[in-house]
Amino acid sequence: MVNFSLEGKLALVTGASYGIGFALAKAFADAGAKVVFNDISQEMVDKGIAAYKAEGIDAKGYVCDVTSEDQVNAMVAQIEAEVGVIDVLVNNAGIIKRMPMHEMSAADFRQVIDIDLNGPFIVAKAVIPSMLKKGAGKIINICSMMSELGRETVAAYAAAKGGLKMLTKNIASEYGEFNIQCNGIGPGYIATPQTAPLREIQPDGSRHPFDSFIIAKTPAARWGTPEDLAGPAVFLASEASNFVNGHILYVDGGILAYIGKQPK
Ligand code: NAP
Ligand code: GCO
Repeated sequence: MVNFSLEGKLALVTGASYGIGFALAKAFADAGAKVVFNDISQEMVDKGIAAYKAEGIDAKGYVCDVTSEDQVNAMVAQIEAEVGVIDVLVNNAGIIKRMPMHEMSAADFRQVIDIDLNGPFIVAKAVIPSMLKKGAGKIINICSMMSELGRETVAAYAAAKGGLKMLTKNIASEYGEFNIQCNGIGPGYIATPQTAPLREIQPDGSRHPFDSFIIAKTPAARWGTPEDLAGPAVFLASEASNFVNGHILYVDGGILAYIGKQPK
């Protein structure tokens, strides 16, 4: 029987107090996993713990900035001491800064790269040694449409997510022989706080132009929800995907396959 269960597994989801990370961690718990998560402030960690508790999930939360190697190594050591060895890592934490590239400071560019690309490297590097000892592990990097496509105002984010696609393929290449699978999930446009500015109702009550644009670019004719990503994530976290490695699974309602709805 194909094993989609996560019973007995420990999953770390970064940046998972809410949003996509929260939905993935909840799905892992529903599939039998113990879940731990981090966020950058105690306030957000506490809010996350309460949100998981409201769903009947006993999730442990840790304050940790994924860009800090010291904080990440300390968090992983604390998790291993308090809970156990991490079987599944989801590098979910991420930010976006939207502005024309020629108006973006190098500091802003660096910050996006630091969180969205250096962070996943730092956290993956911290969990791989124990996965090697265990002889198994799953790493899932949350990529993006911008791992494949560009658009105005997201140069740093696209560079980071493009790099994250290749980091995913390289981890898969380097550790596949040790039964560690590294794959990516490339969400389409998902309704979360990160994309809220793109969906704001206009002063005249009309939809945001970008909202209408995405609806026209998506065969499913809707924004995705974090829950749309849950099944693909459970698949990639489970033994059912043990021969899937270095793959970016796009969960985008068909955006990457579609030229876009013709204007009427
Ligand atoms: P979100 O609502 O902005 O949540 C991002 C999470 O990451 C927050 O919990 C945030 O914590 C945390 N975070 C930010 N910087 C961090 C750091 N340095 N260390 C630890 N945690 C940090 O984003 P989302 O929409 O759920 O997206 C989650 C992931 O999916 C991101 O990697 C994003 O790029 C990717 N993605 C999103 C979409 C979409 O349409 N929403 C599509 C494709 C890919 P705080 O709130 O405390 O800052
Ligand atoms: C944007 C959006 C996108 C989504 C996502 C798409 O400004 O274009 O924020 O980048 O977050 O990455 O897959």
